[in-house]
This record gives sequence, C-alpha cells and structure tokens, in this order.
Amino acid sequence: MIAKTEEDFNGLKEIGRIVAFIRDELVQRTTPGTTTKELDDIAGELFEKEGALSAPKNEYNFPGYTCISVNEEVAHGIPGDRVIHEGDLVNIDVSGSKNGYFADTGISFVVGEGEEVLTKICYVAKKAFEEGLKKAKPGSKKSGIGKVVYQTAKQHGLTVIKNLTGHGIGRTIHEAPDHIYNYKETWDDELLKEGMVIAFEPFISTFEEEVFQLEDGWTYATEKSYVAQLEHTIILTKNGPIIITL
Ligand code: M3C
Ligand code: CO
Ligand code: CO
Repeated sequence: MIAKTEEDFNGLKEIGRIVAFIRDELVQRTTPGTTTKELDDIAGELFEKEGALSAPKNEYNFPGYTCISVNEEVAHGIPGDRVIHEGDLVNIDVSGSKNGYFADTGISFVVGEGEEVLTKICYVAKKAFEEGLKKAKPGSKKSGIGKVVYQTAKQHGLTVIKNLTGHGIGRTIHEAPDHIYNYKETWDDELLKEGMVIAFEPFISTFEEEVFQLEDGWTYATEKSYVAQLEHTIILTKNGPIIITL
C-alpha cells in the first residue's frame, strides 16, 4: 500500500508494534527443551490479548500463528513437537493484522552457544538489511536494494536465497510490489514510491541459492546450507524509512 493519511501511519505503527512485541517475546522464550508449538501457543495468546490476528492463519490457513523454522528449515516452518536444542539456528517470523493494517517481521538467531558460521550468517543478514535500508528511498530503483544485499553476502563469502523475496504489505500480508529480490534482478526497473510500505527480508545463505518446499506443503528448506533472515516492515518517506517493527 501507499501510506498517505495519519490514520494509515497510526494503524501501521500499531500492528508493527504488536508483531515486534510478539517476536521479541518468542525469541526470549526460545530455550533448549522448548517445542516450537509451545512458542506458537504463546503467540496465539498474545495476538488475542492485543486484539490482532495472525496473518498466516487468517490469510492462508497456515497451521500456526507464527512461522518457526529450525536449522535446515528456512521459512514457513510449521510449529509442532520439534524440540529446540542448544546451538540450533531458529527463525521466528511473526506477521499479523489489526484494524485492516498488516505488518511482518522475522529474525534468525542461535540458541545459546552454536557453530561460528551460524552467528556469522545472522550477523551478515543484519548487515545486508542495514545496507538495503540505505537504498530504500522514494524515487530509487527497487532493484538497488537487492544489489547491495547480494554484494554484502558476497563480501563475507556467502550468498543469498534467490527464490524467496521481500514484498509490499499494508492492506494485506503480500501485495504490490510483489518481489523485493535479494540480488539485482536486471529486468526489474520498478521505482520505489513515497509512502510505499514494504517488508524487506534478506535471506543470507552459506552456499545454496534456492529453497525447496517440503511435503508438508509449507516448509521451505535447503539441502545442506544454513540460511538466516532478518525482516522488518518499513514505510518509505522522503525523510528516510520508518521501521514500524523495531
Ligand atoms: N511472513 C512470511 C509469510 C508468512 S505466510 C505463511 C514472509 O512473508 O516473511 C515470507 N515469505 C517467504 C518466506 S518468509
Ligand atoms: Co515474514
Ligand atoms: Co514477509
């Protein structure tokens, strides 16, 4: 969507605050021995308490309030009886709506002490996010964002996932612009606009560049790579981007 009115900004900021709060609460509660379903149940309670709706559940009939992906799972992981262990790479992705406004946020992190490469990909995902954010200006090419995400990954001896992308958001969970790539897509000449609301989500990978879907019809995974994501919902303005999910 293009945010224009005071009501748009306030509605977006409210759901942004809620999904960020649920994300942080779940991250804090991700300790060895916890199952992904236990975390998701907490999210369900918090959505209700905040008068908000889970986007995966309400828009797509996803079997959970949040997407929780562990190790080889990259995104859209279904909360269940999987037990989290020390050293696991976990991604918690929380998206929802309130009063017709949507926001989306996600973070990958290592539980306790883990392999160095896992800490590295999480750090590079953050770096790529920061570099991309600098290019998120009205009037600039949308593909400029992906260009610096890719460059950042390469500078650190890593790569990106090419078949998962960021997206427009605001009045629904996924809307125009459809794809914010994590590399420079040469034919993409779309320009970013004043007030445009986007979910920017770099996916940084150790070497594989594509995810595939598991037989559960939801989970995206890699064969052998580890992947880290960082996602925030942003309103683009001429005075700089407003991150509504901090
Ligand atoms: N929030 C998710 C979508 C959840 S709906 C099942 C997203 O938009 O960030 C992702 N899209 C692709 C991978 S993660
Ligand atoms: Co998301
Ligand atoms: Co998203």
